[in-house]
Amino acid sequence: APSRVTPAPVTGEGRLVKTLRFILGDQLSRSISSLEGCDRKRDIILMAEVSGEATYVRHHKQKIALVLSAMRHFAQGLEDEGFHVDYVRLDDKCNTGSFSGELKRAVNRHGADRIVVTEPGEWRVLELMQSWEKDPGVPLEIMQDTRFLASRAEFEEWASGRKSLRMEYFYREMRRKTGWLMDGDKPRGGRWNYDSENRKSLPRDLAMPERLRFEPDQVTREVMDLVAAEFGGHFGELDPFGWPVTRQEALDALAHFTDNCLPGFGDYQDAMKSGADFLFHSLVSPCLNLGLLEAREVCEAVLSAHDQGHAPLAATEGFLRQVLGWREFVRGLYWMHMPDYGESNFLEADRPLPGFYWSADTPMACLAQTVDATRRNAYAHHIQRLMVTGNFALLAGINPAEVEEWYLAVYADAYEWVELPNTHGMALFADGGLMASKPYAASGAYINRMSDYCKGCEFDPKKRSGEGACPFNFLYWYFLIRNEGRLRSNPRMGLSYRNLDRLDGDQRGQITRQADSFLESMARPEN
Ligand code: FAD
Ligand code: DLZ
Ligand code: SF4
Repeated sequence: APSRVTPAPVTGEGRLVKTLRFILGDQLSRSISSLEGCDRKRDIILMAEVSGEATYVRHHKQKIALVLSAMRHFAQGLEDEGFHVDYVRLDDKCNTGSFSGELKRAVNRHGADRIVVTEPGEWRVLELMQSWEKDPGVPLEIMQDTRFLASRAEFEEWASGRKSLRMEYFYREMRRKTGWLMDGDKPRGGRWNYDSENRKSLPRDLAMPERLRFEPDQVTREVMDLVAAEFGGHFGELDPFGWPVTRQEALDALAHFTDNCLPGFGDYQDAMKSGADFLFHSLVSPCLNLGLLEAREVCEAVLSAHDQGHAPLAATEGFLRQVLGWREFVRGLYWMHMPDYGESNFLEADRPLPGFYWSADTPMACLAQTVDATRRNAYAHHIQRLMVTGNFALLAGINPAEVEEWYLAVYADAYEWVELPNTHGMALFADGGLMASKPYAASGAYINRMSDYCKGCEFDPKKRSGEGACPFNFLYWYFLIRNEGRLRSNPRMGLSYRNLDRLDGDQRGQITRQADSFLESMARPEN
């Protein structure tokens, strides 16, 4: 896609064309490429609340409220600047409920000669956009989304010719390109990676930083009423709602993070704690993915905190790795492999998603806490997503498509470009290793080490099988047994398989029987 909008050409009748600029709900950035060269007098900016976007997966109620409220505030901001915004509300009488329907209506309403959009975050929507050239049949320009630190072309160039794509090497390229945390061509402090210092478990009495919540204003309250009325049956609590919905709130939230949480972010990045929903995480992903914040400014805020002596190098590097590394990497991977990326099922996982992913009703304390936090906040931090709900789905062999739909529905920051590689690739290894070099499979010992969940659980994380054994344990061994043909030759699985080899036939038999019966009981409708 081009990165510059063609200047408005002249129509057959000798007047300048009237351009309709369509801004989607996750394109709420003043710098969005579809606004480039916008003529405040002549051009129309279209924004449309459409029910289809809330229901193609049944999004968490807070996510819908967040997107709609942020859209309304963004539109108001543009109007205040003198732009002509045509804003279609969800409850407008003639609302067709879809992007294509609203675009067509708007082209007719305004007699537009040309449509300008920025490429979307989801393949599904790109396909729609590509159909707009034919219907409504007006010339269409799809602009590059320039809000990322690596363009799709740059990523593809980096990826081309490489046998396997590893985030670490991409990240180093990005460090070199940006010069961030670099001393000349060397990484600051002499190391690229401070991961090993970012895995401390939490001291029991360490106080958690207070989180900034934003009281819903009139606009958000109206949206919340609408969401309750239209999507009341969707997963999740709507109230209390505290996400930032404006650019200013997003900036305040970012400043609050760098001042209060960043110093502890590194040390406890992989920790989990009962009742602590956010720990030292930034909570910036919903704002970043909507466009209220841009990746560059988030990184620069963190680097500047480090330069002023507020944040240690390990925390700063750990954070930068997430945004400059992982976030850009998954986006590159998504676009490089779509539309087929989600089709693979390397481990042939085919069990249905257990009901407790929605109800939180399970005696496994780690899962109950993670799902419950997800329900209350439309948020869970990375280790909960990867090592609790993700790890369980991996070990239990849950069908990737069902797991992916769950992740896309339940998190406020979920858009397919970022959700799919993380779920399909990182958590489920369903892509056979495009995204991660080995499955992130772990037994209860990992969760016990990184959290205090096991203390409040009826299962014993130290017991491999038999009565009271932690299900993550026998499922872990069963996972290795079941997937031996696929995984034993993976060099990074060597240690796991050497450990499996120490089990005798009886032990393997007991694990297999217990895992089978557990999985079968889980699949019954009441679970
Ligand atoms: P922090 O821990 O404070 O990290 C800072 C930022 O780094 C995040 O805001 C995010 O922008 C970026 N980041 C960190 N890890 C990743 C990653 N693996 N991929 C991409 N960006 C990353 N992130 C989403 O934004 N949307 C999703 O739908 C999503 N789905 C996920 C599904 C699974 C199964 C897993 C394992 C991870 C998923 N992630 C997703 C990545 C990550 O868990 C979230 O970005 C993070 O938890 C958001 O919280 P935070 O802003 O407090 O992050
Ligand atoms: C997520 C979402 C929701 C719930 N509603 C809307 C909407 O009403 N109008 C809109 O423009 N965008 C919405 N979005 C965000 C879109 O789903 C998102 O822009 C596409 O998935 C492309 O990433
Ligand atoms: Fe989770 Fe097992 Fe620990 Fe219970 S014992 S909290 S199921 S890891």
